[in-house]
Amino acid sequence: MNTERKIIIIPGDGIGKEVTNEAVKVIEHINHSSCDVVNYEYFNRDADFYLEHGYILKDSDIKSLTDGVDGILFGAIGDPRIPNMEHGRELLLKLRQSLDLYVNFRPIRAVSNCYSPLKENRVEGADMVIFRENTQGLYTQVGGSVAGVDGTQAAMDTAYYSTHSVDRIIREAFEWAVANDRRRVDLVDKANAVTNIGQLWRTRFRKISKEFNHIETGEHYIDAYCQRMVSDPRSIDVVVSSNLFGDILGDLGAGVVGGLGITPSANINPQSGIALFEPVHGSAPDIAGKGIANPVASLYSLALLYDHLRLDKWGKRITAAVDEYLQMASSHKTPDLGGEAGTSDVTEQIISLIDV
Ligand code: GGG
Repeated sequence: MNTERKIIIIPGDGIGKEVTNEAVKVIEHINHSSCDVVNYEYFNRDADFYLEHGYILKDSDIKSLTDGVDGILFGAIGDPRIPNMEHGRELLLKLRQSLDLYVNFRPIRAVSNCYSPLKENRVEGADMVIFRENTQGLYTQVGGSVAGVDGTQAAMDTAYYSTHSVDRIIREAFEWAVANDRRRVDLVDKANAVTNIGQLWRTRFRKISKEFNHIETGEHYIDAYCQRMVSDPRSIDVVVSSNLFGDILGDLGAGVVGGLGITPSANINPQSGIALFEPVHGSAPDIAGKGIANPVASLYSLALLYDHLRLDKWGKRITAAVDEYLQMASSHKTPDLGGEAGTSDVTEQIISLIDV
C-alpha cells in the first residue's frame, strides 16, 4: 500500500542542524527505496532568527506546525549569545506546553557489546524507560525576583502540579509497561523534603497502581535513585517522574549507557496524536560546525517517529541498523564514543545497514 506522511523538521541551533540533516538522509533513503514516503518541510527558527526578529515562535505559527502534520522532528536549541536560553524556552517549552505534549518518553538502553565510556559489565543489559511529566512542575515559568526578607534580592520558581497532569503521566507509564511486557514501575520524587508535591504524586501513584496490580511498584527518593542508576542500572525498568527529575534522570541514564550522543526522546500527546521527536542532547556549541556530532540520538529519534507514523517496519529497521553500527569498533565512532569518524560517515554506515 502506498502511504504518504508529512512531517515538520525543526533543526534549531548548533549540532541540532547537523544531526537533523543526517536524519533527512535516512528519510530520503527510505523514500527512494519504498512506497512509504515521508514528505517533510523545514521550520527554520533558530538563535539567528531570534536575534534578528526578537521572537522565535508566535501563537499563529502553531497551526502551521500541526495542521495536516503527522509529526515533528526536532534537533536542539541553545546558543551562547542568548542568556538563559530565552529563545529555547519560547520554542521548545512553548511547543511542549501549547501542544500539551505531556509525555516525555526517554528509552535508555545499553546496546549489547556497544562501546561504553564506563566499559563495565554492569551496564550490559541495562534497559530502562523514563516517563517524564513534560508540561508542569518547575518549568511553567511561575516565579520572579523579589526583595528578600533579609534585605537582599531573592528569586523564586514555583513548581505546580495538578492531579490531572500527575494522573495522566502515571497512567501512561503503567499502560506502556503493560503493553510492553515490563515488570515494574518506579515513582521517583523527593517526597521527604518537597512534601506537598511529593504527597500528591505518591497518593495518585498508589491509587492508579491498583488498576495494574500485576505490575510491581516502588517509590524512591531522587538522590538515592541517582546512585542506584549508576551502580545498578539493570535493576531499573520503567520510571515515572516530575519534569525536573525526569530531565535529570534522562541525562544521567544516557551517561550510564554511552552518553548523550545515543539517547533519543519523544514528546507525545497520546490523545491528540501530536508528537515531537528529538535527541536528549542540546546544541553543543563547543563542537558545532566541526562535523563530529554523533547523529545516533537523532536517528534513534527518527525511528521513534516512524513508529509514531505507523511505519514501525521502518522504525524497527532503523533501530536495528543503529544497534548494529554501535556494535562496530570504536574507530567507526564519533569522538564522544572514542573514535575519529565524522557525522556523515556514521550516517553512511548506518544507511548501508538498513534493510530495504
Ligand atoms: N534536544 C533537546 C534540547 O535541545 N534541549 C534544549 C537544551 O537543553 N539546550 C541546551 C543547550 O543547547 O545548550
